[in-house]
Amino acid sequence: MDIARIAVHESVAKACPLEAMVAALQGLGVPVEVVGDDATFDTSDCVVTFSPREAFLDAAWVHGIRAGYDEFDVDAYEAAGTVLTNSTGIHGDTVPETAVGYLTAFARRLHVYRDRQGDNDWTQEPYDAPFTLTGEQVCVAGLGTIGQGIADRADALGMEVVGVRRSGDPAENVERVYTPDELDAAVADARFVVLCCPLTVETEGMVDAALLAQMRADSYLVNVARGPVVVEDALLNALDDGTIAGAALDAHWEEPLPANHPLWDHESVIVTPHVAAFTNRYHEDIAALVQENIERIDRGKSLRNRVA
Ligand code: NDP
Ligand code: 7N6
Repeated sequence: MDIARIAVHESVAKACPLEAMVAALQGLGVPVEVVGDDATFDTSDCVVTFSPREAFLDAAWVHGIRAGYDEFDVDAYEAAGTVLTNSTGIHGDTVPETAVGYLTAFARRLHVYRDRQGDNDWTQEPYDAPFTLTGEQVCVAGLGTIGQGIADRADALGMEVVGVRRSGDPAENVERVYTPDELDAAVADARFVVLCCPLTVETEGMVDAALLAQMRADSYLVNVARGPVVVEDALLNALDDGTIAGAALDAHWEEPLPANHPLWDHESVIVTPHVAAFTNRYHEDIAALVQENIERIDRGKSLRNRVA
């Protein structure tokens, strides 16, 4: 592969300013330019993009700036012989810090007081509402970059950590690792269930009414994965009928979450607009991945994070 141009697709602006991404990619010895939906590509192009476009299949290599590549047609990339890489590996601080923020908010009732602040409302929560994270159990579903980052932080806070992944291999700071067929048991004792697995045919609808019924009535669901990992109606029902105590949702079934969606007004729900990974140095993290792979191409090595 001989890369003669890095084409930064305008969809990158969903995660960081285009100028910042272009500046970060300059200096790799390859010309960089911003391209729109009307651009065409050839086998000397590397495309850096947030969203997929059919025209990218004509390029040599497409780098997705997200960890999740569920929107990309991997089979079409294989068939076209176009290399596809993703951005897993760079979210080990951002998303886990956000996840710990949700857990802390629920335990210490911060979301409730922030809501009341707008009304100059001094009302204190009932005596039995606040609790400490220390001593509580969290189930981390997906023990990759993000899951490990959550496990490390939860362990440091004195939480008991259990986790789920297909391999069932042990993970640092995780006391018990379950496989997906043991999901019922994995969530049963957890005060928090955090979803940080990819959206795949296996995980779509993984959190359904039956699984929610296995969760504790005082438990909270956190979704930093993808909306469709959770069955929307099942979650709404579980929140309304007290099957679970609340949820923090960064990933949604439709994005933006429609203005009239009931979750916006749900008092036991924290909605964030798919920003768990946002950081003012996202462009640098992506550029480092692209740089590493350009160097690997130069040395004839296989690419990091190659998914097709
Ligand atoms: P990784 O690839 O590092 O980790 C994914 C983990 O999920 C692996 O441990 C994998 O282990 C596990 N996994 C795969 N299938 C299942 C399954 N059926 N049940 C349970 N675990 C499973 O990815 P990241 O940690 O970087 O990202 C994970 C996902 O989080 C992304 O795919 C993306 O959808 C989402 N994400 C969301 C962000 C946000 O802004 N909210 C930001 C970044 C990512 P094994 O192979 O052993 O099953
Ligand atoms: C944008 C990150 C991912 O999969 O959903 C996230 O990486 C988006 C900052």
